[in-house]
Amino acid sequence: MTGRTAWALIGILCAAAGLAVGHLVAALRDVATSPVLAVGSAVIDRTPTPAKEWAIRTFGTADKPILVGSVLVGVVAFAAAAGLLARRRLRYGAAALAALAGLAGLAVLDRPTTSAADLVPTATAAAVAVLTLVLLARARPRDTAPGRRGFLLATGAVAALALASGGGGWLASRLRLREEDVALPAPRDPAPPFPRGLDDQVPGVTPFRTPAADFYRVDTRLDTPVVSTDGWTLTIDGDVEREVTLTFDDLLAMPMVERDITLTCVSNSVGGPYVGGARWLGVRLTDVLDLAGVGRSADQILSTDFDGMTISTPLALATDGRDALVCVGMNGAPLPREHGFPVRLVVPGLYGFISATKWLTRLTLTTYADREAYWTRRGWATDAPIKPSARIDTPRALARLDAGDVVIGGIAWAQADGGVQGVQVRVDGGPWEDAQLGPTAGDPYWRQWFHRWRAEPGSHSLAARTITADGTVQTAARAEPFPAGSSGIHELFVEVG
Ligand SMILES: Nc1nc2c(c(=O)[nH]1)N[C@H]1C(S)=C(S)[C@@H](COP(=O)(O)O)O[C@H]1N2
Ligand SMILES: [Mo]
Repeated sequence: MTGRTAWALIGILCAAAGLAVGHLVAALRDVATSPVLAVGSAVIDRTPTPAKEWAIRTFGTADKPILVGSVLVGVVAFAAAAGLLARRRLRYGAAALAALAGLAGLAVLDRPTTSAADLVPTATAAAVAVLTLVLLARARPRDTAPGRRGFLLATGAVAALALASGGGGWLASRLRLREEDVALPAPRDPAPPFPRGLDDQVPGVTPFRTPAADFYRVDTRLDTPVVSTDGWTLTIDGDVEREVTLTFDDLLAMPMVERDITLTCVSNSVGGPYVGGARWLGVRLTDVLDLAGVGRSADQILSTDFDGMTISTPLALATDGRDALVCVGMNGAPLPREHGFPVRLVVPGLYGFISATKWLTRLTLTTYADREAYWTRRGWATDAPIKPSARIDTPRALARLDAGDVVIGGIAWAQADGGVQGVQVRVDGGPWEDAQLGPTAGDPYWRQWFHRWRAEPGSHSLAARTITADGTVQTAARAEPFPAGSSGIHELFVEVG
């Protein structure tokens, strides 16, 4: 090994030890303060919307691991450079590692809610990186001196420290994610019995109800927040007659309603995966707002999560009689941590980014003129009803099928347009034919559908569209997700042999 390579590796090893110890310290309290995740979050918040959209389109849900991986690659390059600097002068290398930690510290301070204690993991990372660098530099054999064994021992010790802390951090964050025991009350206003869907009848169709474990997850976070019901409060403030703060028990004591609602993400492209149907349990949003008494000037509900992230919802739409819920349960269980435990908003008919605040802690009655939420600042629409759409689940795009009877099937939704009245299927650009609908679980919920097709050998295009309650046919006009949701018809190609 040349001297240079050795020094570059020393730099990387010291940075790794620092990061691993920093991550362990963060995992014991709040994973989000881990240096790498803090830098990743700062990058997310600063990435221009078109680049973010491109990343979601290109990498899908892998966009976050790819982001964290890129940050780590950057750290490795920087740390190698720090090692090379240390070869010249130990002091320079140490300063470079400290500067790297300083950058992470700035990222930590960039979070909406930071206290001095949040800097502890990064400060620990800096101290460990610099100290191990000094240790290894001291132990490094000079050309003439013996001492090789001491260096190997020291290197081994630093590597062991990195591995043990990394493993410990991973374990500690796993343990923190354990579910909290919560007994939810029975709904005073239950949803009707859930109908049997087409799940068994149409192989490959999306299940009528999405299990929580399979439910799509979209948020700006790199960690899974751990919010306890103990100490959790919901404050209703702003333009209200009286500010109100509810504890989790206060909320559970209010009348509970249960509804089947299909959530959809504005970032979903036509035919995409960011849509899910579940049974939600919660308190009517209007019941909660009535406790505080909404003032006259408000036109926006600005909701805030436990970490200061904000989402805006048009007040008029959220209180127009639809079943907007301050929600505590999903599919008969408490909300999973990924989906907002202990409390989130669910508003039928509006895309999640203007309605479905997870880890909710505050509802502020305000105006769009006064306050801007996270995505509003980034140019997304403030008024974004979910656009009607049909998705083909089966057959899959580019599937190779046997000639003969084929069942085409999928789901369709029109939550903001009175529900799905029909679905039509078109083969090879021919006439639109009516598909058969599965049962309904209410207008804010999706419908499954299927259509029988006699497939002849050759390549074929399949398309589907939905028809909403008043007979309007879903638009064929193509729109990208930004700024108010995608539109267009889902079309795919199959090969029949
Ligand atoms: N606190 C918080 N709530 C959030 C988000 C977020 O980034 N932070 N993302 C929203 C978006 S864009 C969507 S589509 C829904 C997704 O909810 P799910 O992850 O439970 O499917 O949550 C919404 N609630
Ligand atoms: Mo979303």
